[in-house]
Amino acid sequence: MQQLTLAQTAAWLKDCNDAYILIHRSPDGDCIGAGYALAEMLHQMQKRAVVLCDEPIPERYRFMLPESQEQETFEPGCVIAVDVADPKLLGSELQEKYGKSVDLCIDHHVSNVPYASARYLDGKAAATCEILYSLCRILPVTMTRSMALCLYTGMATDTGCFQYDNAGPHTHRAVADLMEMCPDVPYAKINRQMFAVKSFGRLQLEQLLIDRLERYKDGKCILICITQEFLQKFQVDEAELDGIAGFPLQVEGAQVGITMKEKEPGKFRVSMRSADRVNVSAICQLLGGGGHIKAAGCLVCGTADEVREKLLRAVSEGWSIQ
Ligand SMILES: [Mn+2]
Repeated sequence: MQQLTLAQTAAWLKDCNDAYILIHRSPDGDCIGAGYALAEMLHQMQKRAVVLCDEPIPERYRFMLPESQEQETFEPGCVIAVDVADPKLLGSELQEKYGKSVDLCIDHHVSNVPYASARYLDGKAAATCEILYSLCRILPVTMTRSMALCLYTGMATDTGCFQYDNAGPHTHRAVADLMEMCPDVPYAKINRQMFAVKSFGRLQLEQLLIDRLERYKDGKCILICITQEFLQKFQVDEAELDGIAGFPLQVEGAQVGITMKEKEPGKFRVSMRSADRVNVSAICQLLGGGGHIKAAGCLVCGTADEVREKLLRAVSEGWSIQ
């Protein structure tokens, strides 16, 4: 695998043709934004490009898609993955078709597995969209309203509306620049839609979760458990749970927030968030998962009670691992 610099990545993109751009399953604002902004950049350079995802783009992110949704059909001349840390995250179909033939990977996850022939990895970038912004500045392309909308949404969503400490000076400068270049993007409206507005069902679910907040370790660890039964009761689908992992950390004094989400009977997807110094990646690794120091996850099997017990044991064991 070849490690590229930003300038080499720009040169690579100038040279490429007929690009298939792959984004990860459970698509989020960052991979969608990076994928479509890159496609538009390639289009501006007179190249064909399509964005492929294993799953449909959720309703809440559809405003990011180009107006004309006609997909060109052509055989790929190259395959580019954006914001995809591991080929497993492509989803089974895309992984099977292209997992072993990705030519270029552009990503910001420090956990990025070297699966592509060439890679541009910037672990300090808050979002892949931040990298795409930098590429945009050195490629012969013009920033358009739709690109700015995509790049802004990706940076806003990956930083929790610029709350997390990954939002550094470069992120803020990139955003300031987008706002100057494209003042007609509804930036404030995007923030409201992404971070303030929730479906009625989601709010009812949150009410129930508040009633059932579980406090451990003298209130330093807060756990919530979302069962399929609750989701059905309030008719909340998976996509509406966006950002729910941050919910337990709203409690004052909480150091670690744990969200258990029932995938199917006997199987829970667990998200852990750390407010400050506890390394939740280390805790999740004890259970076969991983991630970032302040945001990690794992998959745990068992009944809700069994899973809760395993989690609390791992929390006790891993609490002081740095
Ligand atoms: Mn990302």
